[in-house]
Formats: sequence, C-alpha cells, structure tokens
Amino acid sequence: MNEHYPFVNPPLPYAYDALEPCIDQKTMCLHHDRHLQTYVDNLNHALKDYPELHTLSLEELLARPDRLPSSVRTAVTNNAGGVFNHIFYFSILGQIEYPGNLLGHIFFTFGNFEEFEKKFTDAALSVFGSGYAWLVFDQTGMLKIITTKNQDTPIPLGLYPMLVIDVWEHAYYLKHYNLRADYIKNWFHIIKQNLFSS
Ligand code: MN3
Repeated sequence: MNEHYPFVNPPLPYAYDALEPCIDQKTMCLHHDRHLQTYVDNLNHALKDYPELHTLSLEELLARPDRLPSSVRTAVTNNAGGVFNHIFYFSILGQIEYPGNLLGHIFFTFGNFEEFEKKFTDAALSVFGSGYAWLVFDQTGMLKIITTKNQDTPIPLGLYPMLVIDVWEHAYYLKHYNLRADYIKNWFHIIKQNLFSS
C-alpha cells in the first residue's frame, strides 16, 4: 500500500464470488466497488488542495494525524482509514500465505486455535456500532487482539495488522441480516482454510 495521491481502488484480488457461500457475491461487489470506491474518492477530494500531502502513502497519512492540516485532519484520517482497512480486509480474505508463520504465533500465544477463535469472536461481537476487530503484532513482537471504531486503524498505535474483520453492517447485512455472529463464523471458515492450507 505504498501508492500516493491520487489513490485508486485496486481490483479485488479474486473473483467476486470466490468466497461463496461464506461471503456472497453481491456483498463483495457492493463492498468493493461502492463502499471502498467512496472512501477512495473522498480521500482524493480531501487531499486535492494539499500538494504537500500528495507524496505520502496511506500509512504515512495515517501514522501521524497531528501532522495533517487541521482543516482536513478528520476527512483525511477517516477516508484514508476507510481505504486502508478495506484493502487490508479484502487482501487477507484471499491470502494463502500469511507472513511470519502466523499460525505458529497463534498457537504460541493462545495455546490452540479454538481459544484464539473464541477470543477473536468475542472481540468482534463487542464492537458497538461500526468498526473492526484485528489480530496485530505489537512492537515487542507479541500477538494481540484489538478493536477499532469506525474507520480507525492500528497504524497510529504502532501496531502491525495480520488479520481483520470488518463488522460494519454493510459487510454482512445482505446475507446474514443482523446476525453478526453468523458472519464471524463464516469469516473464520475462510481464514482457517487459508491458514491451514499453507
Ligand atoms: Mn466495510
């Protein structure tokens, strides 16, 4: 994610129906082509009149919000977050290999996969309103589960994201209606397939 202004919406790295039946094609189309596209468009619009920000990557824009002009701080942070979070979410769902022996670290940290799944599910269910649950490495190399609100990211916290689930209702409402827990189970089905096949 080292591109800079003007940002583009990268194509989904797999077919829209590749995650069926866990995540349906229509949700993937709308989520990628409309929701993510809107964040890309709004980010470019917010940056348009600030050439000094045009060479910065998404991570650079997100790392130090205090360095952004106050007139666009909120717009840039929210929309750069929306772009970063969605690209990351789509990418880990299609990933066959995760960096740094992630599965080994999960076993080391949580004892077994079921314990990780339980703790991560609880975290994802605990997000009130819209946001994300993440599995991250902290700066000491320890795995942690965290949640973020709205389009906040782990980047300004100095954390390195490994996995994420988007629990905004638009990520699951068409298929699962209000049942976030069912969607989380389906998300885990995909992630387990990826992790255990590598
Ligand atoms: Mn989303």
